[in-house]
Amino acid sequence: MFSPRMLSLQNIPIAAIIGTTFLHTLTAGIIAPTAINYTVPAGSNDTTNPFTDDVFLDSIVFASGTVYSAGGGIRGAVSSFVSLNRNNINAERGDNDDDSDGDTDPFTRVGLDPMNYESTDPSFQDRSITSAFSTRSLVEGVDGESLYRFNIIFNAGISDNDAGVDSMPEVVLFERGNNDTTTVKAIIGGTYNAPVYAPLSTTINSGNLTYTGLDIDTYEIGSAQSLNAGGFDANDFGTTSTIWGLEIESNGGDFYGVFAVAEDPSTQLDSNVPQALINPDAVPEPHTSMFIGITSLCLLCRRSRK
Ligand SMILES: [Ca+2]
Ligand SMILES: [Ca+2]
Ligand SMILES: [Ca+2]
Ligand SMILES: [Ca+2]
Repeated sequence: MFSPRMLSLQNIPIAAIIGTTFLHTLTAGIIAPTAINYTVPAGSNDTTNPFTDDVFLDSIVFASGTVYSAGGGIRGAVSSFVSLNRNNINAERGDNDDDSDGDTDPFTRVGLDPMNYESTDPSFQDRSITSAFSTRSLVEGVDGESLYRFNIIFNAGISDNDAGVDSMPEVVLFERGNNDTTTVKAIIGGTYNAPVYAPLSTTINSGNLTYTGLDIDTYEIGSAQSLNAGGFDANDFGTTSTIWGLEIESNGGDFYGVFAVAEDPSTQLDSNVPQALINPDAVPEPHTSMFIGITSLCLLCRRSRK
């Protein structure tokens, strides 16, 4: 299944592999990262902070010493579904996100017109949001206004590294700006539009997330805002079951990365995502670019670790 895009990414030299380290502050329920490492791909329209083109998460480090690497331990979305107030959420990209760096905007990637970004047609909206969360770009995500709710299903289920409360998260969220309240539930079964949830939800004020050292400027805002992150142990959701995805209900939060993270991908991840959890509206026709995008990122990631 070769494609021009896959080949072109394979041959892209990496312009820069960059790390930021920052102090962590412990907040109940939120596990603070201590560092992230990221790649700015060659050909980017913007190679310095604040970023308006793609930046790819390579690894994220927590105080426990755990390093989650993009080599398989960081997993994005295979499906999404907006279940409340479609007019308050849309997929979003950096001001200068085009294909010059080998990764175009989340709309074009799946054959949609980026200028229709505010469409609330379910197939447009769920597909573009899935696309935004299917890569490790931290400059693609969702822009929220007022109350909305959506879910994402990861491309592999995640289970806890330790059934007791521990400091190694299974879920990491990145949010731009930091003044919103968000409630997160873990999806452990059911269907994409009628999920079965783990018994506990966790509510976060994004002001308690940790600044990553990155600032991003996206299409719908006039200047850059900070990107913040936090991790969650599976115990925050009260479950030892496999977590297939998350439901996120937010009062205006802007998310630029929702990932399942595994310390040990070989034991914690399950690739057999139940078909019933995958929203058919969110999946492009077979052989289109979402799958190519995932493949390309893996290639990029291998290159970046050489
Ligand atoms: Ca780009
Ligand atoms: Ca992009
Ligand atoms: Ca645990
Ligand atoms: Ca854990």
